[in-house]
Amino acid sequence: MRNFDEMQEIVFHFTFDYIWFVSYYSYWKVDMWKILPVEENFLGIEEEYSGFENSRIVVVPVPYERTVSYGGGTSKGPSAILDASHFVEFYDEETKKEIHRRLGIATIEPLDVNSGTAEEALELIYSTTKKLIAQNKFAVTLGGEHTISQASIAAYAENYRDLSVLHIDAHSDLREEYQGTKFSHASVMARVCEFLDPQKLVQVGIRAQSIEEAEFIKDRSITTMYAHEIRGGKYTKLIKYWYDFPIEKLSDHVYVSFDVDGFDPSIMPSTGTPEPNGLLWDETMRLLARLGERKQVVGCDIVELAPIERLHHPDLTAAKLAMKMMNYFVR
Ligand SMILES: [Mn+2]
Repeated sequence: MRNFDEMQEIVFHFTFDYIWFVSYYSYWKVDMWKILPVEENFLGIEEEYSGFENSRIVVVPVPYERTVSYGGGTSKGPSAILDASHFVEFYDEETKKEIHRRLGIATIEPLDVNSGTAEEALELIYSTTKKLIAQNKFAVTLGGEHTISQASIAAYAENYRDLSVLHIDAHSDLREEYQGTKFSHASVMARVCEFLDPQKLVQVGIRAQSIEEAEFIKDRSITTMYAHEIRGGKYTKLIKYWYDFPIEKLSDHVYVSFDVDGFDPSIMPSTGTPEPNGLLWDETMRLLARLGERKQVVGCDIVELAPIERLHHPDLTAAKLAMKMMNYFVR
């Protein structure tokens, strides 16, 4: 039998080798971004303009789905957007450019967010976003359910201390918890208000909420632009175009969180909780275009697309929304 010193030495060497291996492995893991090939990436972009290193824009597919309340299917959102994006033109007639040639658009492999706990998934989204920000990438996160936004917003809020959030949605998502969890799509902005000054939150298109949420908005002075007030002319009494109002309320660095149910169900039926009286395409593009002109948008997400089989137009609408945001926001 070996004496105690020998045993101690073996244990020491094993521990040392193990630590060395783990740090070596995680070091490489940090810098080894797995990107999707041309057949699967956003827009179907050739290698020259879709590599990780040379791309300013990085698309992050996050097929997270756990807390469905009405209709499900958001885990298929990212792949539906990527598939549909192959039918979006490279050239944008409005900004008159082919953005992928100027800035590069890489698409990383979908994050593994459905195998562990909700906390682990959010941690992965947060750390991925942090790494992208550190490399000066503009992250476009594709959900998945809205819960994911709290993780990417947290990463951006740490980097930009004045960060404000433009939240486009039918719902205010300010419930303290929903169906027994704090990590619900219906409470995502309540979580965000735990680390972001609520006055830095600007909501547009809201038309379904609880009394608890309405009180939260009043108590914390959140800017919430209800759909009925937009349609009823409340803002055009103050300003020529209603969509200039939210921009005035935002700080210099802005994150855009876009729940596709903010759109009217007539143009966006593919979502779990559709609500009538939503935003239409052109007014939404005017809002986003002006926002891009006047503020520095630093990151964005598109969430809650739940594709309907054999109904293509909503998937294309979401893909085109991603493309328009890139064109309007990224410099
Ligand atoms: Mn919503």
